[in-house]
Amino acid sequence: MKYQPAVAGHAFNRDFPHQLLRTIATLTLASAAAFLSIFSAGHGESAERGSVPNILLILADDMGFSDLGCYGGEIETPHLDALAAGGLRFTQFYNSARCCPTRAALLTGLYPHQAGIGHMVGNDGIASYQGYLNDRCLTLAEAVKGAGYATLAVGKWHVGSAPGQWPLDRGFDRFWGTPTGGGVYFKDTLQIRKEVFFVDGQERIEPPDDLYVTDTFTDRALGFLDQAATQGDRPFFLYFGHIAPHWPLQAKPADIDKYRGRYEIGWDAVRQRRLARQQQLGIVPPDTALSPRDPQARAWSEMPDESRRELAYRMAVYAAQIDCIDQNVGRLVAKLKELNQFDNTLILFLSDNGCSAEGGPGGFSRGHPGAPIGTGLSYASAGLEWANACDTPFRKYKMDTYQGGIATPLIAHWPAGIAARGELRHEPGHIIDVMPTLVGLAGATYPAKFRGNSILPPEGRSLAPIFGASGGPASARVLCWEHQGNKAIRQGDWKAVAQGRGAWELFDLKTDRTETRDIAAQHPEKIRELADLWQAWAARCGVWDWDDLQQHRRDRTKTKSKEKPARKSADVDREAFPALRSEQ
Ligand SMILES: [Ca+2]
Repeated sequence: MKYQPAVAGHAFNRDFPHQLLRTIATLTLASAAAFLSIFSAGHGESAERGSVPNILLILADDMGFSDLGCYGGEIETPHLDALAAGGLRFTQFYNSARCCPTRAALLTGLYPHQAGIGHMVGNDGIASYQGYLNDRCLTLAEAVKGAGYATLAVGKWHVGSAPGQWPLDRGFDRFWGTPTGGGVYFKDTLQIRKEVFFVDGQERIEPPDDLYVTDTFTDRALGFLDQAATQGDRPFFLYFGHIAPHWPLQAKPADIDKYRGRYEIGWDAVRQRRLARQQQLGIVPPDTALSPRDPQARAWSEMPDESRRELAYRMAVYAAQIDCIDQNVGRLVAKLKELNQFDNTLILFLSDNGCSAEGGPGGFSRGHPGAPIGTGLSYASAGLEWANACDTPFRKYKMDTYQGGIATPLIAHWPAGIAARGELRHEPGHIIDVMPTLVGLAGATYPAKFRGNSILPPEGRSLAPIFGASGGPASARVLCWEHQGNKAIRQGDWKAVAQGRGAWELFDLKTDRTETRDIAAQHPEKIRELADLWQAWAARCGVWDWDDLQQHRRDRTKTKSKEKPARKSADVDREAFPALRSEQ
C-alpha cells in the first residue's frame, strides 16, 4: 500500500482563504463589489431569492466530450446550445473519470478518496474506500442549505446505496430517483437489473409503469420547482443526476427515428467532422491533431454492410438518449421562465466521465433474447468505436486518465450574473471547483466542523472570477487523478499520465491537447517532479496502490467466505450477468 498516508495531521488546503482573496483581487472593481456583497450577504442568514442565484446542476452520465452540438457534435441539442450561446463553455474542464468518484468529488469539493469513495460503492473497510460519503466532507446541499436554500435532487445518486447514505441523509430536502448506479431507462429493465430500486425521499417506491428515466426525473424536478416556488422566497439548489446516456442503449422510438440511418457515414467520418467543427468553434486550437483511431477499432470502410447497419443503429440510439436529455433541459428552462427565475438561476451542465467503451469493439448485447436494441428488455452498449468518436478529438474512455476519460464539457449559464454571451473559457478547471464556487455565490459558509465532525477544507478554487473574464494563460495549478490504478497529474500545460503499471508519459497540452506525442524521454526531470507531486497527493488523499487494494479485497473475500459459506442471491445474479460486475 505504497500511497497509504500517515493519518496524523490531515494536509488541509491552507490556501483556501488566500485563493478567495486572489479570486476577489482578480475581479474588476465593480464585479468585485458585487461578488463581495453576494459572498457576505448570506453568512449565517437565510438567503432570499433574488439576492443570490438559484442553482441548477445537471450531470450527464458517460456522455462524450464532443457529443453536444456546442462542443462539435452532430447530435441535436438546441436547448443546451442555447445555454452555451447565452453563457460560457469551458474547454478544459475535468471530472474524476467515473460515476462514483466524480459524484463524490462534485458533491463535496474534495478528491474522491478524501470523501470515502476512492473507487466505487463497495466497502473495502478502508476510510478512503468505504464506498459512501464520509463524515469528513460537506455536500453542496449541506453547504447551501445552511444559507437558506431549498435543496432538491432527482436522478442517480451513486455515492452510497444503503439506507442512511441517501440524499436526504446528506442535506437534500427532497429526492426522487435511485440511490444506485442506474443502468435502467424503462420499467421493464428492472427485470434485468434487480438490484436497482427507486426512492421518493427515504421511501422505496414502485416507479410508474410509463417510466422513462430522463423524462420521469424531469417530471419530478418540475414538481419540486413548482413546490419550491409556492414556499416563500427561498432560493433553490436542484441537483439533477441523469442516468443517460449511460448504457444500456434504450430510447423512445420517436427519438431513435430522428437518427436512424444518420450514422451510416461511420465513425471515421464522425470523428473528422466533429474535430473540424471543434476547431471552427474554438473548442480546441485550430492545429489540433486528431488522436489516432483506437487500435482496437477497424476502419469503417472495412466493416461489412450488415455490421455497418447494426452499428449505425446503436449510435442512433445513443444519440437519441442525449437528444432526450436536451429536450428535458428545454422543459426545465421553460419552467424557470414560467416561474420568472431563469435570469437568476446559475445552470451548470457537465458529464461525469468520458464516453464508455465497455463491451469493446462492436459493444455488448445482452438482455432478453430477441428484444430489439433500444427497448426495455434489451441490454446493449454502443461499443468502443463509437466511444472513440464521441470523445473526439481525445484518446481513451471512461475510467482512463487520458483526456478521453476525464475531459468534460461544462456549460455555465446565468444571465443575471455572467455577462458573457457565447464565450469560451480555456482555463483548466475541475469538478472540485464547484463547491467553492457555489459556497461563494450562495453566500454560504464552509465550516471547519459540521455535526461535530472536522471537515476537510475544499480542494478546488472558485470559478466566479473566470465567470467574469478569462484569466489569461493557464496557471501552474496542479490537478491529480487516480482511478483503479490509472494516474494523471496536470501542472499548467504539462500533463503526465500512467495507466495501470505503465510508465509515466508526458504531454504538453498547449501544443498537444490530444496527447499524441509522449515527450517523457526529453524531460526526465519534469517527469520526476510530477511523479513526486502525484505521490505526495496520493499519500495525502488516502490513495492505495491498485494492486495492493486488489490483494486486500481478495484477502477480505477469503475471510468472509470462511465466515459465510453460502452465496447471497445478489452474487448469483452477478454471475448470471457478468458484464454488470464492474458496477458501472
Ligand atoms: Ca458515468
